[in-house]
Amino acid sequence: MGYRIVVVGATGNVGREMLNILAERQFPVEEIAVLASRRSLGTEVTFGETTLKTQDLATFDFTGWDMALFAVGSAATKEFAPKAAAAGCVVIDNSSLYRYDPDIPLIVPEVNPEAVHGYKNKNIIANPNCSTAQMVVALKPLHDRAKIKRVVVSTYQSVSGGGKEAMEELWEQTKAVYNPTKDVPPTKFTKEIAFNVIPHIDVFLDDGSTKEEWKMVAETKKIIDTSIKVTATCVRVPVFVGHSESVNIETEEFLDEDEARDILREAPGIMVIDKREDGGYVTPKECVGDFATFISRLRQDSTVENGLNLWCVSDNLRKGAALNAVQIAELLGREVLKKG
Ligand code: 11C
Repeated sequence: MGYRIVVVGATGNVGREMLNILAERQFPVEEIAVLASRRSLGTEVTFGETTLKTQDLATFDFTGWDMALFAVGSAATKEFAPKAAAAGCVVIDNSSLYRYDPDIPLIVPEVNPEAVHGYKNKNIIANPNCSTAQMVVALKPLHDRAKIKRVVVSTYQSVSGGGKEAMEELWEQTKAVYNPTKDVPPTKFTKEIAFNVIPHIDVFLDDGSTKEEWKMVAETKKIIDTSIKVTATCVRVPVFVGHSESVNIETEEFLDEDEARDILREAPGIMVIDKREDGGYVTPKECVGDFATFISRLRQDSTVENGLNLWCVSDNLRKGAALNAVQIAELLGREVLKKG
């Protein structure tokens, strides 16, 4: 016995990873349907050893399906997620549409699994932004021990967070550097991304921050504790997959760096690789395809009373999106639906 699962947006970066991870983790699937917008209809995707043909999201009937993992933009989510939820299918949504709705749980299973029961309100569970997901996995065990007061984070985010076309733009611009006869003007990004960094992700807000930065603030509060103050600077870098973050943490109680390292070594979803020598840390290239969030460069920040610095790296398409969604599906199955 298993679950009848729908993956919505199955041809995109995140949708494909959802299928890979469901297969890799041997999620108990009784039947699976893969949906796409009309533009990608008929495209084939793989699920383990099986090849599946995408069906039309616009006409699909969600009745009788247990869970739908949505990996489409907010506009398509707004149109189709309520239909799936009303048909009795629990939606696990990767877009930002429902994350800040107080009636909809926003879940990182290592951090706030108890929130899963809130699915009942609207039959919808939200998946956080990729840069938030990896950070909160690291913050939670430190917060439990020493109560975090303030976090200053700077991100180094890969282009895959912007989708397949953004990856294509980096690839084409990089090639054009070596073959200058071809001009590849920025379209997905506001400036050239090849051999460059861009301090701008998502739209600007009135206070001068960007929506990506705001998401890290609002989501950390919702997932861990509303009392934690967060200030973020989010930057796009010419890396294909893997988001990196430099995180400065101020706690209420003193937390020694060695104890913090031990706490993180024991924490779910975390892998500490922190040798103070050449190469004794993780870079985004090495985290691709992995489930863990990697912590390196952990050290005391002696400029404040109780401070720590760390480097946090994870596969943004996995922990930041598809893996977290599948973990939510596992949690919902284990705690609520109990069919696996
Ligand atoms: C990026 N974090 O790297 C974004 C992608 O709110 O789910 C995911 C946006 C979101 O561009």
